[in-house]
This record gives sequence, C-alpha cells and structure tokens, in this order.
Amino acid sequence: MVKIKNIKSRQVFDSRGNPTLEAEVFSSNNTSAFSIVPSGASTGTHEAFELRDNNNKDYLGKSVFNAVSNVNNIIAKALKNINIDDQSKIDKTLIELDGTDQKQKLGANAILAVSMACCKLAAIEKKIPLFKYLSKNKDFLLPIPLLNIINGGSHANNNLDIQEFMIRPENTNSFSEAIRRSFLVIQNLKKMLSNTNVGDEGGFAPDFKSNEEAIEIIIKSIEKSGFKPEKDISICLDIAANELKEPKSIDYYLNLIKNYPIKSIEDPFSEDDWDSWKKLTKKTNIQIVGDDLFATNKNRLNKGINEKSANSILIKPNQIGTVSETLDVIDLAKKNNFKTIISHRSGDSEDTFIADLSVATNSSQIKTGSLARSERVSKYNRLLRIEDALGNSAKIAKI
Ligand code: 2PG
Ligand code: MG
Repeated sequence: MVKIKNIKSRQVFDSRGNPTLEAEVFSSNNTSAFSIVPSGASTGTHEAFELRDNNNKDYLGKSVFNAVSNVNNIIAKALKNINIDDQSKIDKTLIELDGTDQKQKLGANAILAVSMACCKLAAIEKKIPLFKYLSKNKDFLLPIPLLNIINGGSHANNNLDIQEFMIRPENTNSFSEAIRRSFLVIQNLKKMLSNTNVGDEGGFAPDFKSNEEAIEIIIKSIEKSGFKPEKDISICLDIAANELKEPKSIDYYLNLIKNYPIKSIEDPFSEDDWDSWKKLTKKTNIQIVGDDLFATNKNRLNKGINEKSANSILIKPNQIGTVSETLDVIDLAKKNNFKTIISHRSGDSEDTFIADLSVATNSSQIKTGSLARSERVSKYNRLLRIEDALGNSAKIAKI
C-alpha cells in the first residue's frame, strides 16, 4: 500500500500575478505530485473561503502564507500514512480537520490544493492518467468547449457589463474539430478589431457601443469563418449578475434569445434571487447555468433542482474545496438531468486538473477561456492530448 509520507506547500503566483498556493504531496515510494489552486474575481458569497493574509503589507494583503502554514503544520500531520488512493478518507479528514461550513479555518485554498495533489499522486502511483483515475465507470467523453472570446465585467477594463461572450461549437465529431472551428472564429474576430488586447481569460477586451454590438461582431466572425451561427457555432453568455450595477430583466434575456443565436446564459440574476431564476428557466428552453447561484454546493443545487431554478450547473472545485465534494455535486446534477460544465477561474494557472475532471465525469462542457494565455490554452492542449491517447474510442459529448 502506497501511503502519504509528507506534504509541502509554498506560495506561487496565478495568471493575474496574484499570490496563490501550491501543495506538493510525497508518497512512501518517493514519488510526488503538486497542484495549484485558482482564484476568482467575480466570487459569490456562498463559495468556500479563500484564506489570504489580509494584514501582510509586503503583498498588499494578498499573500497566502497562513494557508501555506496550515498545509505544512496541520494538514501534513493529519494525512500522514493514509493510503494515497483513499480519496474519500483524505477528503473526509480534511473536512473534519477544518470543521467549519465554508472551510474558513484552514482555508479552502489550502484544502483543495492538497485534495487535488493527492489525486494526481494516486494516478501516478497506479501508472494511469488522471482522467482514468478520477473516472468511476471508465467511460470517457471529451467535453464541448465554451470559449470566452470577448471579456467584459470584472475580467476586463472595458465598458461591457456582461462578463463573458463565449462561442460553443455545435455538433462536431471531435474535440479537435471543435477547437479548429473556434480558432478560425477567433482569428477572424481579431481581424475585425482595432484593439486586440486581451482580458483575464484571453478574450479580446476593447470597448463596444453595447453588449449587442459585441454579440453582432461575433456573429460576423462566425460567418466570415464559413460557419452558420447557431447550427455550427452558437453564442453563450455569462452575465455574472452579482457584479452588475444595474440588474437586467427577464424580458431583456428573452429578447436576446429571440434576436441572437444564444444557447446558454449563466448567472442571469444574482445569487439569491431564486424567484427570477425560476421564472426565466420556465420561459425558455435554452441552457440556464447556475454558477454563483449554486457555488458547486450540494444543498444549493438540491434547492435548485426542487425549484427548477436552472437546468445546468457550473462546476468549480474551489467553490466547494475538495475533489470528493466536487464529484458528489456532479453526481447529483447528472442524476437530475442537469448539465455539468467544468470551469476554470479568472485567476488560473498551468494546472490542468479540470481538463481531466471534465473527461472523467463525462461532463458535456468545459469553459476555460479563449485560445490565448497559456493558463487557458494548457487545458485545451491537455484535452487534445487525451483525445489523441484515446484514439478511435475518443468521443465528444452531445448536447
Ligand atoms: C465565472 C468565473 C470564470 P471568476 O464567473 O464563471 O469564468 O469567473 O473566476 O472571476 O469567478
Ligand atoms: Mg460565472
């Protein structure tokens, strides 16, 4: 039996240049694996707690040395000698050691980095890829990518109040074909813009006259690439309504859906406005995605299932804090016919854990930015490698 021998954490940096935490786990076989936790900008109040050293002036209050110390001095001792492939015991121990609802004591960043690194090390010890280790039924599906090609809201310095304008390739036979189509649309969009600076998630971030103008230029670039909007490539939005200065109405969304090839809307209303969520979901048959609404939390998802508040859930492991809890939420969603979309955070890293997670859980979609900035592209590249490794048996999800 291979056991956890030691865990070492350190402060590293995320894609926005902010401090974040990495945990490295060592086995009794002297192998090791590490994982880096991401960090959001538009974070909901129901997310697990990210521990930062608010009073440390050296890093403007953003350092994570307390979380690092919690891994090195508390978590490492508690997990020592547990079997590396006993993820449920590892995560249960972490949850009990913290003992609070939102993991405020040790920090969800400290806990998740360890939880993910243990999975990676167990996969290495078993000599199988991470997606195979994480999978329950050994049935694999490549996710359809949602690429955020125009950034707004709190991810960019422009005047768009909608946070994410994404494209979703429709009915492709492979993940690589989905990426090829996306590549063409992004290149054609680039030619139409005079300012091609990118935002936090790699999408272009110029000013526009309106949200509608941003949608229209995406439609033009889809057509310019030789594709049919809606049939070949549709548009998906993340409103991130928690961050809006002026909330948008149900009619506003119904009009957008009527006028444009929009197939998915995430966080149209703020995280506790359950009533509006329910009304919109009832009035449309497109994908309505709960991100801040559900916060990858089983209790909140259960409420959403009972009240029919949405029909899809965004999955961010750091909203809940352990891999086991993330897998449980995905199971619950699937049992109730909710689509699962595995997601990055706006502050991310070279860690590609979520790519493997999406394949292992047969999630229909992944959202991990545009085809720019290595912390985004690394996830797509990982999926291309997985597709290649699966060879003839590789299949992409259908919506
Ligand atoms: C979101 C995410 C990722 P953030 O709102 O869906 O795109 O943004 O990580 O800033 O919460
Ligand atoms: Mg969101």
